[in-house]
Amino acid sequence: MTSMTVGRVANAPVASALEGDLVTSADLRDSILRHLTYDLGKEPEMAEIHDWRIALSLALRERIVDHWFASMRTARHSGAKRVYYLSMEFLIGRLLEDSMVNLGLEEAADRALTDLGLNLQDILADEPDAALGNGGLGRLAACFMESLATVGCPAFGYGIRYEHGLFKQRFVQGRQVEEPEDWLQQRPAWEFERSDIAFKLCFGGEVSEDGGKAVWHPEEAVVAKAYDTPIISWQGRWANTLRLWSARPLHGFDLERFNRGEFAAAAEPEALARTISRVLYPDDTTEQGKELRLKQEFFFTAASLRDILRRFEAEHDNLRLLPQKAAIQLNDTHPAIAGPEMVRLLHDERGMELDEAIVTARACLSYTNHTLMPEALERWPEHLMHRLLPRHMQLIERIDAAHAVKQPTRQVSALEHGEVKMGELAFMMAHKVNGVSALHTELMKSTVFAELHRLHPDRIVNQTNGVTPRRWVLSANRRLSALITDTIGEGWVDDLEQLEQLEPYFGDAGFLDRYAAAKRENKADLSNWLATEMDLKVDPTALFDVQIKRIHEYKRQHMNLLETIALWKEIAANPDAGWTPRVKIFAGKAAPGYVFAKEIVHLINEVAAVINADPVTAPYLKVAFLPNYNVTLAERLIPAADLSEQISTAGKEASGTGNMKFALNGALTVGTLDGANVEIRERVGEENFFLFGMTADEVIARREVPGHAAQAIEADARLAGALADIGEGRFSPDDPGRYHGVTGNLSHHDYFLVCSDFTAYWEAQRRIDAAFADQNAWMRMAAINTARSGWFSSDRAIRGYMADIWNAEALEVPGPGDVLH
Ligand code: B1H
Repeated sequence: MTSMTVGRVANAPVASALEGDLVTSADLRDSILRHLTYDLGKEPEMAEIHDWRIALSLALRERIVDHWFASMRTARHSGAKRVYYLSMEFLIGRLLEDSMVNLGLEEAADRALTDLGLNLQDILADEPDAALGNGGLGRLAACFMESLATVGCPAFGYGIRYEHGLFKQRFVQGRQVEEPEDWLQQRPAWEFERSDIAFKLCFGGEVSEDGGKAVWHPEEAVVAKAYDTPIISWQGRWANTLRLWSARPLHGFDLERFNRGEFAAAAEPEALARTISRVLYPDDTTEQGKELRLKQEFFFTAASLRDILRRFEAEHDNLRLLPQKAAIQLNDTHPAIAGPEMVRLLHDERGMELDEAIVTARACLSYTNHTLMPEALERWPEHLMHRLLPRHMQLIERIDAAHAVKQPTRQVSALEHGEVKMGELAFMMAHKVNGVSALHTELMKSTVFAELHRLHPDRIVNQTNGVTPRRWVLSANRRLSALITDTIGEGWVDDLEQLEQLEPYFGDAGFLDRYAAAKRENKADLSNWLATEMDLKVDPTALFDVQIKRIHEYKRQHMNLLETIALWKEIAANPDAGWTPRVKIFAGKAAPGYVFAKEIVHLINEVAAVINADPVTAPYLKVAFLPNYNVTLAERLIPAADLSEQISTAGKEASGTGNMKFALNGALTVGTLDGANVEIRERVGEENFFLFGMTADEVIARREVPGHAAQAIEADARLAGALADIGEGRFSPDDPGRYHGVTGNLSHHDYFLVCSDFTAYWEAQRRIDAAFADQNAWMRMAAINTARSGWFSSDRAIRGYMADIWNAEALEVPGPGDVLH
């Protein structure tokens, strides 16, 4: 353990906290003005909101840099192992509030801006989301970056600096329309461009042999250039780096062609090279198999490995030490080419024996699996791999053959039907392979990786996902946070299991009232927002029932919708039966090429329009599909939710992380025994969780029942009625047959067992109605969810990776008193 000492800079020690705040806010105001004037070149009178926002960000960034250097220095001098998190996606969202809160500069910033005649909330709201990810996998990487810093683990995140993140979603007559996202349009405030950190990366060509040595003669090359964003911990104790690579041409501009007047052609090499980091592939949990995608994967993986080796070689001269100094985590198989590339760097380029190179690479690498869905498991055609990465294809064959030797009878290979199976390759080249929830890890062992698990019984381990409490509780839910801190102090923010200490207060007069008041006010805020932004009036005391996630058949938004339709019909038939008022909220994007998911989007919108126009049911049921779901919208919705919809077909949702955010914020879950739902239910108690539906085993058995869907429809008149309404065009009178694809699929095929789980889901929802009617009992259950969900912090998850996978130690971080501003 090394202890870090941080000198005080900027401000001399001050007499009192208040005085300190005043000094800091005056300093901050001065640096905002300085950045506005000298970096942005704007006079205050001419500055627009984004100018102020960027100036504030630069003023905060400036206060991060010293911590960042100190952390890097400490890591270097201690000789500690560094963790490298390789991920195709980092779904960061906004950074300004995060940085400000972690630096403890919120009040100072508020005061500084007020002095300047500005409003902090308006400025925060101006920041575009950095949406360099699709969904849970990318958001997990972002939570992990924040937790790595907070626990003091020296680490780098490595990914791609996409010019365009995830598309923006609009609805045009209820249909999803995608628009390009352009987060770099305004000057990016957080990153540092590193013109000096650039690597040449090659593709294509051939491999020759020279005295028993393989020599790769590539055909094309691009340059990967680094952009660094510092990631600051809670209370500014530590900072790590998120390093994103941008693709550039090796030889920029063709002056000769330009001089000949061929203007477009002169710029061609530039445009071609830049294509690699142009855009994020918008497919969540579905695999596209596109050549450009493979290029992206190799591009960022190879650049990162080169950077890791460069850093190692600057500090050490014995390559055998590499596994003691570098832990490289592969976030799914997207960077799985790291296995062969690392072997190539060690063997071809540094002369290590091949077998030793394989062993050394494996000792550094570990792999997280995030899905078992067959359509999501990456496979690359061998001919494509051979054409783009000929030397890697040879090494993959060698790795696979070396692995085969260990098997008495050959049962498993990374090569099958002319394809490279990236999951198998990643498994073979990793010393640990982890699942992301207890159930998912067990399913990995018994299904997709059963053979490999038999051969390597110690390799698969579980690390249940987590979420950062700084963003998902402290910042997103100010009212709840204030109540928690008033009750048990501030320690919970980086030790989330302290939330357990809340439970003894539930008996006190006042605590549950304040808890309920926080939820009520959050719901009132959301209601006002829905009224102004969505032109939708809702009853703020209704049950807020929320399903927000990517649109996918396995997540079963359509089951939720069928229940909505059935409920609407039942209310309409008997409006005075004492219904619990509900607001059904949906949000989520469909992959642009996923036709069925887009039909679900359209259908939800059309059903919402019909239901919301019904005056009879209006007091009891409203439906909203909010466009353009992103991190910022999640931060707005989750604190206002009463009910969290986690209704995937059991065995299909590897973990889920939204489920954790909801539970922490006091929403009750209606859910299946899938992913981390299982662990949430264990922790909050079965009486505080609305369970329904088949288990993963029952799902498998049910699929074997001939006509399972028809049977389920026959047995449930509500389901039959809802399906009939859709099929007859009740929600699409202009085109009554519009949803025949959807109803046909559900009635005949129904792979995700929407029909077979419907009745149990309906019944769970009616139990929920009854429970919500007793607000005191409900609020107690909600508060229990908050108090018992502390284990789902990403700090806990990161400590698990450090202990079980990386063998990495946290560097001692100074206490809050030593924090510099
Ligand atoms: C998850 C993905 C994913 N699993 C392919 N798999 C992608 C696969 O662009 N692609 O090709 C993108 C994403 N994402 C999610 O990971 C799981 O579905 C969630 O259950 C889990 O919580 C999350 C984080 O572990």
